[in-house]
Amino acid sequence: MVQYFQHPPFTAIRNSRRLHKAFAQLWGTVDLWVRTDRVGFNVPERPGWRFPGPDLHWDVSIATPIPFGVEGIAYLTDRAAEQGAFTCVPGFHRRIEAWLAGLPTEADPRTQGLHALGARPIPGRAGDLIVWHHALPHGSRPNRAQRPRIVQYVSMYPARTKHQLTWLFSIDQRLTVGAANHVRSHQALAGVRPLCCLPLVDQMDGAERERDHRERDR
Ligand SMILES: O=C(O)CCC(=O)C(=O)O
Repeated sequence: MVQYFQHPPFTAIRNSRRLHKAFAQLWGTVDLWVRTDRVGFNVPERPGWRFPGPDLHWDVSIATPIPFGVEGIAYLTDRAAEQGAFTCVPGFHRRIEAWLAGLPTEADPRTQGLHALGARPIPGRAGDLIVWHHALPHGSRPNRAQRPRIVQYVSMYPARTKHQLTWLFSIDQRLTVGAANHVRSHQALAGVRPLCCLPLVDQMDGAERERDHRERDR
């Protein structure tokens, strides 16, 4: 990841009508907020540089039921499968609940062998957009090619998105510090207020959300 957010081409992508149309179709509304996210720069592995991740993970709580949600990534360079391509477990949003239910109570879902669930790299061309259901385990992978891969994380979502209010799960030790930090940084990027206590609870109540919405619409 590179802390690089503002550049005219990034803004052009965020303002792209085709991109908006894709997210609007998936969310079922045109009234979408645009997330200003950063760039993913994954350089080829070499002696002294090993792929630092992220390996397969979820960016959201996987406490069930998992509300619908999608995230996106735009390829800024061509990206072959072995060039650190975005990787996910296609279709897993349809079986995640059964999979979770089948885990032993003490098992941490996030530290299972997620690649064995059927992870696949998704190669693409510069200009392609990948949108994935946020219940899919997803991540990047080592870049074993000669050239870096560069992507822009770009997502749109309705102001009234449903959030799962609990994080799976501090009280039965399923929460790791890394996972908590990960969700906090994503929530900060998504404009959700930072969370300071567990269980993770979206601290904006209904009235506050309404106010927020009205201010935005003014
Ligand atoms: O950069 C990638 O290919 C993966 C991105 C990712 O894991 C994320 O946005 O959470």
